[in-house]
Amino acid sequence: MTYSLFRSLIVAMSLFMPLVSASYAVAEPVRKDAMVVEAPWARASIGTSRPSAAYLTIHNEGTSGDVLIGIQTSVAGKADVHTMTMTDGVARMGVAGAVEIPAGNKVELKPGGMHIMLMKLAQPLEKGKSFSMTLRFEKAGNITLTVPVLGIGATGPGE
Ligand SMILES: [Cu+2]
Repeated sequence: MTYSLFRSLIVAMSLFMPLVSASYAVAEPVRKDAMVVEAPWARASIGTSRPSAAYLTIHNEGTSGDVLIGIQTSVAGKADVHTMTMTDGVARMGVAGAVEIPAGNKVELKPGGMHIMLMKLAQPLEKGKSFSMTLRFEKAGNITLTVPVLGIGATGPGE
């Protein structure tokens, strides 16, 4: 079985089973054209009444900029990129809207900074499971990832 066929199978499986068991700690990077999405992960949720968050790094290895214009996943009714700013010692989140990914740059979404807010959860995100998420870029188009769910206290992709 070729590697790409294996990946297609994983993607196909995750479409039918939104939460499959993940046996790895750090997800493989997913590449499309010059865009590489690295180390996606999400936090386990407390049921479905509170939102959860997903994190990843987007690396634009190309010579022209691109823009992340949307995110879709079957586990959340709404998924938006949020910014995090500190005002007088209070952390505030805001909707980032479209996110520029400049040529040759990496944009890192991580705890305490920019993140993907997963709202209106369709099911609880359980540690050890994973789900499928699609990032939509203006130029690179859709990139679909398998996002492992880590513990509620995780701070990085390897935990
Ligand atoms: Cu947020």
